[in-house]
Amino acid sequence: MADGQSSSSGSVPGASGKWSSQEFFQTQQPPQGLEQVAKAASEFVQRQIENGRKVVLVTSGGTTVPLERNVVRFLDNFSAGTRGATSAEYFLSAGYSVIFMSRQHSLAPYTRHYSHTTNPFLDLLVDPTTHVPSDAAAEDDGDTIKVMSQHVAHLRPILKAYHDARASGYLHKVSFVTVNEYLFLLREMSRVMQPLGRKGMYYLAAAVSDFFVPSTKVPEHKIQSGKGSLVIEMDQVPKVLKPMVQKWAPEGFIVSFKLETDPNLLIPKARAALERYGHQLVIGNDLQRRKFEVVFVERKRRPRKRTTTSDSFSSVTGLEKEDYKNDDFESTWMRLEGGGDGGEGGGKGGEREIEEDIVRELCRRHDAWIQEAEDDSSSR
Ligand code: 9Z3
Repeated sequence: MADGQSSSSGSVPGASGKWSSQEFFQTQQPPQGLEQVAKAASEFVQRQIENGRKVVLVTSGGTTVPLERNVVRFLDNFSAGTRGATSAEYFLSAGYSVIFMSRQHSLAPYTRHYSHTTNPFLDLLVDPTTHVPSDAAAEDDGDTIKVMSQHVAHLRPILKAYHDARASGYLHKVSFVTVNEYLFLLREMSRVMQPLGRKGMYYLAAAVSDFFVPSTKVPEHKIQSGKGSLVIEMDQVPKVLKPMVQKWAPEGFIVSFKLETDPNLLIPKARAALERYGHQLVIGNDLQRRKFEVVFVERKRRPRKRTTTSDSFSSVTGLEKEDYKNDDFESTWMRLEGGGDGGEGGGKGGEREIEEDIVRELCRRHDAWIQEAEDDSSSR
């Protein structure tokens, strides 16, 4: 359903379980403090414009759908926030300023390296009751807590980058929990970034629920058991990429992610999203293989030609180009060497991170996108 149209079954918004984005934003409750959040983000963007910097909005983490207003139970979307947090670091080191819009308590740039589940920070610290005094880094003067010497080399550059990002003012954080908050914030951040024109990039890595419970149907109190099974009816979340492309960020370079678990659906669904919304790029990823393999799906830039070496990618390893006959799209796989088939939650290709390659490619494409507009205006 196109943005701005009413729902197909009549005048009641969402009566058919489908909502236009206009109906959604007119009837659902915006998050508290949205105005202040938008104001702070707008001031951040203005400072970046004054400094001539490019800005990327990185969305990260999963959205929830609360089942009660006094929320005890909620539906969640899978995402640790690794993709977003890791990418944000690479964008910062590539010279971008970043609005990092993430699920509260999900992974964040720099601190992600010391996640409480995989690498608890307390495990890095010297236990003052047992430390060996000859270990120089472990000397304890009673006031300071020290990091064990074997962890210093890993921690030092991360700590430096973390402090640099804080001191520079190039990283701005915004958080959401529910899908409703996410949608309102996405609209607000896109509008706030509009003055950047082509210098704005949108990197939509958050895992967003396809379904929600409209506010009129959410019970106030905890759902009681005792009546046997629980049946929950959910409506379809409006497809906000369309208004985002057409109205909220018409000049932005918009990259969305498509997550599937059936590998056969990945490219067709990514292409369908591009056809439907008309944005610049979809990055497809399979749940189990997402840490070492993604596919870039995009519209072809020039008449189809058979190439053995990729002309749309620079120097990334493990690339393989496929042309799809009879359509205007192309897909390019990006793989980390030594990816394997992944363990729990996907594998890791040695010490390298696929986000480094993804971000490098996106920076290149974004620059070309900016340059295109400059060339057009100078040839006029
Ligand atoms: C992604 O596909 C992300 O790459 C992951 C990253 C969520 C898989 P992690 O945070 O995982 O590193 O653990 N994000 C987009 C998922 C999504 O909801 N996409 C929508 C869809 O597939 C379109 S916006 O329909």
